Amino acid sequence: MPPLSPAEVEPIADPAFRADVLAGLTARPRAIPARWFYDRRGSELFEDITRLPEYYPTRTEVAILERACAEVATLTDAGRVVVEFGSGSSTKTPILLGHVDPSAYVPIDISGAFLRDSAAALAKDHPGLTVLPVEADFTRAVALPDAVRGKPALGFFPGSTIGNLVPVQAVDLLRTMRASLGEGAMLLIGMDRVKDAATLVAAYDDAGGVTAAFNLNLLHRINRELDGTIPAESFRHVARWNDDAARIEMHLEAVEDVAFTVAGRDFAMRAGETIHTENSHKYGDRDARLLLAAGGWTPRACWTDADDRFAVHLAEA
Ligand code: AVI
Repeated sequence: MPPLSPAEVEPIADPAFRADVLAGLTARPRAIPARWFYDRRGSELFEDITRLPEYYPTRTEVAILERACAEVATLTDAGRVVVEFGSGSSTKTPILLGHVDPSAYVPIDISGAFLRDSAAALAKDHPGLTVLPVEADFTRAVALPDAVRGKPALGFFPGSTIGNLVPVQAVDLLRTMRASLGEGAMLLIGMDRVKDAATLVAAYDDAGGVTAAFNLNLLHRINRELDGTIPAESFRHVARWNDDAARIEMHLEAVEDVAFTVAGRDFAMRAGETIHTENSHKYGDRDARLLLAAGGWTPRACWTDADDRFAVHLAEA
């Protein structure tokens, strides 16, 4: 095993993390962007979430893709460059690649190490496929590698990650993806659907407490990386359905009055006050088509499961 780099011994705080946490704890209502969930432990806990009995989105989307990808292939011409946004350790990619006969696969992810590992594993399983990983933040326009620039692309954005953005940000992201993918692009995107509140809340507040641990891990990360003294045991995980905004909200609620410091700054919260940590918007069929249209995409086809829990949309630029 190679010697540990200083960053692995003691994580160096990301200045953007520090800025978001300090601003988020100062703001009213308090809110910290959900992207900071995903340190190593948070990513592991998220993988665990995707296998929970209550968390239906992952297995439902996989089943839809298994059924739909043959038809996706007939609606998109062969030889497109498949560009996956936020590829992570996706188990869904091989389902698509197995059907659409791409000329190349371009996974884009902000985490270089994760990206290289999963790209290498995928290339091994698909001999002959050109895999061109790009380490980048896909919320900004990404220049595709020279070898594929100008070729028609099929964007792939599974997982309902679009739901973690408020609608105005979701529209911006759809427009940015359109710009990154270029002329004649198509997009295959997963979106979770509106359904009864009990099913939704259970998916984000599982009986085994995995989602609670995922949410509370943010406090441990703050303590570790930003020299914080937040008493995590004085907080509880809350998942609630906000019907007006059609979203699940996750919060960390103080169960008693607390005072703590983060990066040398003092904070206090009264019992019952919360830090808003995540939104997960759900889209009905019309909402989804309207969102796509606002983002510059023309909806072409849509596949759902028998219970209408989740949808995969195909759209054209
Ligand atoms: C990554 N994202 C689509 C998940 C979701 O369902 O909104 C994140 C998540 N948060 C709690 N459980 C899952």
